[in-house]
Amino acid sequence: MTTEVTEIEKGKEFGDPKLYNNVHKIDLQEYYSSGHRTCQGCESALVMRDFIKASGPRTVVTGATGCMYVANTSYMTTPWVVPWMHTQLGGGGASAIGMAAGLRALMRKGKIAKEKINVINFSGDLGGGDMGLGGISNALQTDYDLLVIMYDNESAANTDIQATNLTPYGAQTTFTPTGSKERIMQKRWKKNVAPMLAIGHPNCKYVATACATFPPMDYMNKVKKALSIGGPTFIHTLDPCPKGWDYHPRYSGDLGQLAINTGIWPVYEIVRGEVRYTYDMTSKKRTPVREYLEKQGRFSHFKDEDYQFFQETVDEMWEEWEIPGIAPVKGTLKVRK
Ligand SMILES: Cc1ncc(C[n+]2csc(CCOP(=O)(O)OP(=O)(O)O)c2C)c(N)n1
Ligand code: SF4
Ligand SMILES: [Mg+2]
Repeated sequence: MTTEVTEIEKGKEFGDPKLYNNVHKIDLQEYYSSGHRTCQGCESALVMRDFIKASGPRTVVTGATGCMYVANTSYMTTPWVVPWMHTQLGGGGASAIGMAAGLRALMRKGKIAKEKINVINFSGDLGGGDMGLGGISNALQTDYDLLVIMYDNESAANTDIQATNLTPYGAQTTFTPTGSKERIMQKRWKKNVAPMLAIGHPNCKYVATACATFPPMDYMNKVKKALSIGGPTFIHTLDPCPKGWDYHPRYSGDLGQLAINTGIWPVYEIVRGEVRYTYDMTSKKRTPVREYLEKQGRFSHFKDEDYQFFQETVDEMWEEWEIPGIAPVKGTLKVRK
């Protein structure tokens, strides 16, 4: 069954996540503060800053290797105001399980007060979507309250922009440079991680996709819902990256919005097996993908036929997939309540 969520009050079904209905209600206190060295216009940094605002100070964070580890922990500095731990590149899922299990044991033994402490892991598209996928799968089959946020800048950005399985078709990276004989070196379509995890993990009641800047407050409210529903949960964000995507940092917000309006990045939630578009591109006119692609240097080698192929594939996602824009499978998703 698919529906569109338009009322913020629908959050009530998640317990009481105290969703934002107005930007003025967002906490002014920073828990991901100054002291990091991410690039100007880095949307992954915004993903960090916003999730920790939404979850609040009673949170422990584990972060897999990548830009959001390296740029955030230069020697003797860190932007994290909450307890934070680095974990190995593919170790996001295991670190979240270990943290949640440790907190549960300490509370059971009376060593720390019983209270709700949020456990959040962030992993990149290589660390989470490729290398650490098995560990995240394992985390989503547990009964621990934990949230994995996969921040996706569509490359292994920290090691100088190598292609991952989440790099879009045709993009130039240091692994897939365009050549004089072969123009397109990256020929895979982007791996579709969120539906894969939602369909395969009956213990996971909440899976969502998001973008930090658009629609406004949507990402932060998804973090709140994920933390309130209980059990393991997963959010996949698309993060424009000025360095890897090759554009002026001032356009990060515009590119996020264009990714959604072109239909390239569908934003939705899968709540206890029910799919809900949070920005329903099935009923809106999609912007031509060319407007998004031609603003980024990584697609500067594209010719008309490449734009056309990209457009046709996005059209197929929305017009021919069984769950438009989300999954090419037949039937409805069902999970155990
Ligand atoms: C097992 C292992 N292999 C390779 C590396 C080198 N390495 C460090 S960060 C990184 C890229 C991570 O990419 P991603 O998870 O997408 O995060 P991003 O850097 O894009 O933020 C790589 C390959 C490593 N740290 N550990
Ligand atoms: S390379 Fe990209 S993800 Fe890494 S800090 Fe710079 S903008 Fe952010
Ligand atoms: Mg990455």
